[in-house]
Amino acid sequence: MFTKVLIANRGEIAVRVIRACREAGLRTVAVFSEADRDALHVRLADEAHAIGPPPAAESYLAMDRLIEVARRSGAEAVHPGYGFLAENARFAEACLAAGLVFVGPPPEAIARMGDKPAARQAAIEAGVPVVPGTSEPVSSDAEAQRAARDLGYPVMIKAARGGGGKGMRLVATPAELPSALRLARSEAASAFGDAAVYLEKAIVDPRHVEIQVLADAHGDVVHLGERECSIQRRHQKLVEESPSVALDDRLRSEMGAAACRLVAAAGYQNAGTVEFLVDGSGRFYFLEVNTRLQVEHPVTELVTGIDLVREQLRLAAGEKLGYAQADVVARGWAIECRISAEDPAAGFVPSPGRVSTWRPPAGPWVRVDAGVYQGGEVPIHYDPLMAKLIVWGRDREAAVRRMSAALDEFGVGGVRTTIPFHRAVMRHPDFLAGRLSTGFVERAFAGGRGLPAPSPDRARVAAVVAALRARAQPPALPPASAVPSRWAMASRPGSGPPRR
Ligand code: MV4
Repeated sequence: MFTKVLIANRGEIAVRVIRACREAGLRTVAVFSEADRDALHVRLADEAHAIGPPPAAESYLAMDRLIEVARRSGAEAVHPGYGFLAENARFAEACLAAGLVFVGPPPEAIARMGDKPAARQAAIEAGVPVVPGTSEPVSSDAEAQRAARDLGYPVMIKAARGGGGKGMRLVATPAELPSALRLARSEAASAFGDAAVYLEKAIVDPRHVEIQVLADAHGDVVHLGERECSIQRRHQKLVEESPSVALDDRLRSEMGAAACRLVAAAGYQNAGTVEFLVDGSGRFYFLEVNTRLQVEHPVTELVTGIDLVREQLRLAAGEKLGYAQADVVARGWAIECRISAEDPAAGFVPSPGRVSTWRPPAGPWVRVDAGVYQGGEVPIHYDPLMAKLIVWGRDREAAVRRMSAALDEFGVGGVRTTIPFHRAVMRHPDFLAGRLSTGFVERAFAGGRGLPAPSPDRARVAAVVAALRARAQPPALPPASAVPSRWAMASRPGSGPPRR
């Protein structure tokens, strides 16, 4: 095992990795941009090095500077966290070339999974169901027209190098196809430097369910069950849970086995996530492989008892997995809410600034993974995620109650947060009934604008109308959903900065 790890990231995930390293007896090296001089990850690491100005391109994405800090500090391994360089095959390659262990999959596996048609091909070869689609990028309008007619409308145009919903277009009729293709191609070219697009049949209002896998360098692969991630807005996940109400034991082991086959066939190592769409009748389709630790990894940790970052470090060091599929037992239910400095009542606009109050909840089976502290800053330059609130309960109902109580207890001042949105989700009838799909936020929260949608209940309608009226005239009143407790008051409108 290596003894010193550079964490090429910031915020809550850098803190999470530092904790795992410390527990494992490893020294930690943090890096920071000028905007993060006083950040929590800088304070918690054994040493910290400046890497450049606030823009990520000149700091957290600057491969040469990161590798130079690793060399200077004597770090032997690099953990990329998520985002930034985590799925950049060239960075993984550069680490290896500099004699560093990259805590993630081999560069070849990152590159292959980043090429969507190649990843689909790998899935087909491993006997994993994929959404019907073209096996290659489409080269002409005529070819696309033929393919779309064969697949049947609606179809989805996707960038070959895309992922996470970028450069994706839904096409309902043949007449829309040519202009949609042009737009998708130009979007793909500017976002990924590659205009190639391919077609898939569109699955209407699916669930997003993903399988966590772990693979060692000795050929052993296990899966750690699923995460239900359907509650998202514009491809940003907001709430995740494990298990998923959509899966029974048979479907779970089928999807788990499919994910393991794909990973084994692709020569994959370390932690990874295989994403699937699940349609209304319980059919599942491979979507893509995320070759990184994911934001929502804690829900899997709470139900399986397996520390995923610890496992990543062990596997990167070449250790054997040391357990088999039958040894992985999921127990109870876990839910995660992403607590971001955003205003859900104003379309989730970022709300950066100084965190004047930070009073996180605590208690049995309540976990807060935070990257901020009271008096600290949420910089405008990066993702506004401040913390993740994760709870465990013996069943879904217990977990939901615990999450609601923990959200009520969470006091944040100085910035607006997604806490009021999460409180509304936790009592939404569709959420409580497990009626989830990728359209949930759009349906339940006024076109995804963050406000609870009016229900037939007259009292609720009245409350929403009152809240909307109040919003039109300063000073802003609490959203209709708020039943402010004393601590929660600290995070309510009035104690924050002016609405933008
Ligand atoms: C789809 C789809 C429906 N049909 N593909 C969005 C993110 C990217 N990973 C793939 N995505 C989708 N691909 C077909 N053939 C619907 C989505 C999708 C979605 C997927 C996961 C989570 C949220 C989503 C929200 C809208 C659309």
